[in-house]
Amino acid sequence: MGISKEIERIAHKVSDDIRITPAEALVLWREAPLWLLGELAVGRKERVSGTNVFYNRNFHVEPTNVCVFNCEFCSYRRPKGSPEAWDYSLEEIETIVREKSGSKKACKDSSACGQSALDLAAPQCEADGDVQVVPPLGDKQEAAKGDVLSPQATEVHIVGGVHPDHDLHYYVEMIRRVKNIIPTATVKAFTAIELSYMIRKAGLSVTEGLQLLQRAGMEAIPGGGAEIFDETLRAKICPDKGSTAEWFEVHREAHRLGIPTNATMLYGHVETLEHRIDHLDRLRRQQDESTLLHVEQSAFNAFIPLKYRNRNNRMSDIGEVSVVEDLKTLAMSRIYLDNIPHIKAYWVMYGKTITELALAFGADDIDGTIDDSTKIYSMAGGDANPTMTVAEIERMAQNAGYTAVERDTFYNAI
Ligand code: V47
Repeated sequence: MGISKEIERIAHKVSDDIRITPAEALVLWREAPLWLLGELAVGRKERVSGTNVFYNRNFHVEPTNVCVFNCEFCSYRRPKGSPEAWDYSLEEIETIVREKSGSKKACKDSSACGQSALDLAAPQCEADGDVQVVPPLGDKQEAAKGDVLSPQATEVHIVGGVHPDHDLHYYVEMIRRVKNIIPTATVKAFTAIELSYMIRKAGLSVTEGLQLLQRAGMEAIPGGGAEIFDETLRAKICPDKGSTAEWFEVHREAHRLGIPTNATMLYGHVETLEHRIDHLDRLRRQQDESTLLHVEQSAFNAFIPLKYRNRNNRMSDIGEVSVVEDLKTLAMSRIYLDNIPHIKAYWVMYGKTITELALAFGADDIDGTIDDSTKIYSMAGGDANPTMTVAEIERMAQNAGYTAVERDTFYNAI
């Protein structure tokens, strides 16, 4: 296929690591062939992270599916009182974390116990006399050959609905208890929309609220709730949700406090390419500001394009976009976001096959082992019991010509 002079000129800018404009991004997205976008994105990916494909050992906790907001695209939310609604108590959350992390199965009082899932020097919980179910960690390489090993989880990702009845202290206590059970794992918790709601409800400033949560053990913030930043479109697909301005306020303040965050974009519904570029552009500008102001590495770590999945929600009549569109979106994210180091192909949302392909289109991260702990995508049409073994991840990276590297939340290789 012939390449126009204009495409050639923009492609040279990308190869030379010169920032492209929104108008140039639109030309590239509309007119460049898929193979060229892949080549440009892979070039940039390899200049940033070489042949590494990052993953972590993680699990999710979804405390509730009750939500004060009622987004058109959401398949997960249930109204309060619905037979399908859940709202875990702090004790139930402790039980989930213990089970996922291989700690005490049903330790009744973690404050009395205070024992870590990874504390091999203390094989039995004093508090309730339960049998220790933590397998010996042994050699890490040995463990890597086996199935998912949540006992070695380095990240607990907590995200759910915005429940009307809980206050900030409930969330502070949740983080404190999770951290108490698995102190060696990073707690990456709550979307900016959840945070904004709970902090405002407490009558605190965003900075004060984040500081409280940070002191309890919240060390990173996931990228959810971004949806699409364009205000007109947001009013259509999530009219009552926290605003774009609120989302940015939380991330900006988090960066200022030394809390790294991620960013997402929900694409493939009613938005245009211009809306997607506008979304990427707002993130690129925020990242410029965050990285300019702070010496420490506390800005956006990763960008995650989230493909709209159309089951069981009020936008189900909209089809899902093609695989080519997914790959172009990943590649354009890598090309445009020249200041966000990692592009994550969230395998739970794409499925394993598209995720493998995504590695040839600029993604350098696939998220983690998950261990069948999230329902947000299962309810929207994704895998019903999402789990990925380390062996599978290693094979996937190898198939794409790369090397799987286990990382912590902050992208340090483990
Ligand atoms: O904000 C909801 C999206 C997000 C649907 O930071 C949907 O590492 C597609 O943000 N189809 C929550 N997407 C999940 C999220 C996330 C996931 C993995 C890793 C990280 C990270 C963050 O899920 C929501 C929304 O944009 N979502 N419904 C749907 N039907």
